[in-house]
Amino acid sequence: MMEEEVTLYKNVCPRNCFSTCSMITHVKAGKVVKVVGDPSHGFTKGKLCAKGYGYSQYVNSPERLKYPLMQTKRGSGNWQRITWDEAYDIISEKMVALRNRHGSNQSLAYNKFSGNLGLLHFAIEGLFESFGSHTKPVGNPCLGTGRQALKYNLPFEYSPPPEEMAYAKLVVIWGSNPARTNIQQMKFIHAARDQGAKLIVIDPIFTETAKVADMYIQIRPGTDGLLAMGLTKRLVDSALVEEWELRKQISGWDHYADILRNLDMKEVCEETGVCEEAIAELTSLYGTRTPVATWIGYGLQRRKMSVQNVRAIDALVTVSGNRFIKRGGLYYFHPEVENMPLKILKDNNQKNEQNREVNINHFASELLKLDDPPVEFLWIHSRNPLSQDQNIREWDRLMSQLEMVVVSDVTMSHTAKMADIVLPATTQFEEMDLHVSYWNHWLSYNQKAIEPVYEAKSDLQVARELAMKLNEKQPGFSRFPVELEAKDWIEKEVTDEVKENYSIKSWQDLIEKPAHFRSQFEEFQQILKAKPKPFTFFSKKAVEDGLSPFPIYQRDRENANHPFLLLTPQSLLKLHSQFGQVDWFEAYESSFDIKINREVGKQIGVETGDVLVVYNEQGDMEGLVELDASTPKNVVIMNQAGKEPVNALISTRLESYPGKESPELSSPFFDIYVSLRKGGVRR
Ligand SMILES: Nc1nc2c(c(=O)[nH]1)N[C@H]1C(S)=C(S)[C@@H](COP(=O)(O)OP(=O)(O)OC[C@H]3O[C@@H](n4cnc5c(=O)[nH]c(N)nc54)[C@H](O)[C@@H]3O)O[C@H]1N2
Ligand SMILES: Nc1nc2c(c(=O)[nH]1)N[C@H]1C(S)=C(S)[C@@H](COP(=O)(O)OP(=O)(O)OC[C@H]3O[C@@H](n4cnc5c(=O)[nH]c(N)nc54)[C@H](O)[C@@H]3O)O[C@H]1N2
Ligand code: SF4
Ligand SMILES: [Mo]
Repeated sequence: MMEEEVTLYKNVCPRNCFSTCSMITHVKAGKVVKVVGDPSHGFTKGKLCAKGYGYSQYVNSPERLKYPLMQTKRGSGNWQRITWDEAYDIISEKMVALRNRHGSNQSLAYNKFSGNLGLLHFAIEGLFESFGSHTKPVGNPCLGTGRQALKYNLPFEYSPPPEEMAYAKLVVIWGSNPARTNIQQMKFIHAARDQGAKLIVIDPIFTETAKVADMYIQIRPGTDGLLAMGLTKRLVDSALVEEWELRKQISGWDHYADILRNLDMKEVCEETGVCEEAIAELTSLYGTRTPVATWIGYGLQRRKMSVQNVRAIDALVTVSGNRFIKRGGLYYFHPEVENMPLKILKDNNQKNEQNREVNINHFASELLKLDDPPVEFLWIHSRNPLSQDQNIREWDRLMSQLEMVVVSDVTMSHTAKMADIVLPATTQFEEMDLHVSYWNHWLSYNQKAIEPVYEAKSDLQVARELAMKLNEKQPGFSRFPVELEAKDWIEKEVTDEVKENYSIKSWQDLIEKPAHFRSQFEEFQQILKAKPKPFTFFSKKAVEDGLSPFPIYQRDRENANHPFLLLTPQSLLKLHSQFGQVDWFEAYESSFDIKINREVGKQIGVETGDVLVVYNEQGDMEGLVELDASTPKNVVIMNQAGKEPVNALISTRLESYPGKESPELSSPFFDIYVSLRKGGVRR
């Protein structure tokens, strides 16, 4: 028999990850048999992380949802296979009935976050827009806080291309763990070090990145703002920066300088846990090396008061003269998705009606409060809140009160298990798409490599077919342009402006290789020069939001009920709750669920491998504990996702937020306190 030929396709990893890697997919007999990196991508350069190489298992997994399913009693597990037509019928029937009952679409809501970041995945939002006013989430649970913080200090955003980190003479990482979460960036950091740069990692946990750094600073969680202020003070005191220069560039500098003068360095050391010698060394590095690349991590955002910490770090970068110098700069987030036309989302809102917006960080509790009309129908896609959100108990309450819950997903997620109807979603290999990254500046095209597995459909296909069904039931219900296919949307999305920005003639150019955004450096230099004092260290907006006007450290209001801070950072072989279906990883996964300091273990009477119970008002969770010497004594580290999501212990109230009017702050996932006790024998 003739051996089937292998055909190669270009795909993009659509996960919520810094890299948005380009991939080359090997397809044989209509099946993905291998996935490798695409050397034509200038940032990812032909390499993938383990998850990327694991895609041939991800896409072919027996755990994939195959058909639409209906559950007779929510949460009962009593599933029955239905046809797509039946699914659309049941869903559209309910949507039309609710619109007629309330005379509005506002009892229809959706929730989406980051399962697949492809631009055509905005189709479902586009579908809801096409109904007119509905209920939708706003904000960003992950990285909102830092953006808000940076905007207080400087009214425009600039993100340097991350490849430039390779030319920095000093790289300082505050609260990010790229050796785990952004492995592609590590090669640029190593390149910088090969040229004599130093790497400094500031993190309460001795991470994989900390282990390879020249200097590791084990900071007390939540106190980065104070350390940044201490460093800024020392820079000014040691005359490593010119005050007259700062006065010229920064509005409110004299007030800030006064605050710094009164800062007690002994208190800085005590509160941050960082000794004078380390502060002196860091000051000297920030003051004498140029350019310095400072990276504000997302791990830093997951705390209520981190908005002030980020402002203070930004102030340090500005004062040290590194904010806008070539090959230095401040790395946080590249907001390109917002600059894209996003026609699939925006063109469909032809009625221009105001939507009812709900803060995504408090989605479940805020939805429960709504009446006139109450939300009765919820569509969840690219999102697994029952594993990843805070306030899971509020979600349980919400789910039990809704009339209909529809979840579309690739596998039976925790959230899908609580739906009435589950719809099988395609993976990136089964659909066309366009991608930009929130970190690098590349635009890439994702080819359709295989036919949808079983009866899976892309979010776009579902939007088109449901719109048709809705209009059959009630003419004019949706204005979603059902005739447009993925290719048409891609064509529309790559406007003349996009072509100019990425120096391409047509979207087809992207099939050969991804394209890079033009340099924005000069443009921002011009903006800076045109403003007399572009940086503001006195923000009225911050005051309106309930914060200090100055970029100063403000202590978290700690929950004193429990002695340990619970940190649940990202896992190496998972992307939040995804990739559980890749069993290649099982051999590499740690068998431990919880990590604490050895001495704390001794006090509680547990040893590595024992069962430990972690608890607070939300409930308790048990797992196998690992003891080590480097975890801070007041910190407990646990994994995200998993069979029993740790987020069951994570709860905050909207009322307890600083600047609560702003839905743009992140969820304070790392602001959670717990107690510990020895568990019994493993169940
Ligand atoms: N393998 C893998 N990669 C991922 C993801 C994944 O799930 N798995 N998720 C992706 C997503 S959506 C995101 S947002 C990014 C996040 O990636 P990162 O920016 O690396 O953020 P985290 O992993 O949340 O946390 C990073 C570090 O912040 C530290 N930290 C916590 N509190 C503080 C503090 O107060 N001060 C300081 N200085 N450090 C603190 C934690 O100890 C942790 O080591 O990763 C992306 N990449
Ligand atoms: N404790 C704790 N919780 C956290 C964090 C933390 O650090 N600690 N980190 C937070 C952060 S940074 C983030 S970004 C969030 C992430 O929160 P989510 O975006 O909810 O995270 P995922 O687990 O990626 O869930 C997305 C779901 O989308 C599905 N999916 C994938 N592709 C598609 C598709 O094409 N179509 C559809 N319909 N579905 C698809 C996936 O299978 C998965 O079930 O989690 C947050 N939660
Ligand atoms: S998870 Fe991130 S690093 Fe891994 S393949 Fe996807 S984009 Fe690349
Ligand atoms: Mo995130």
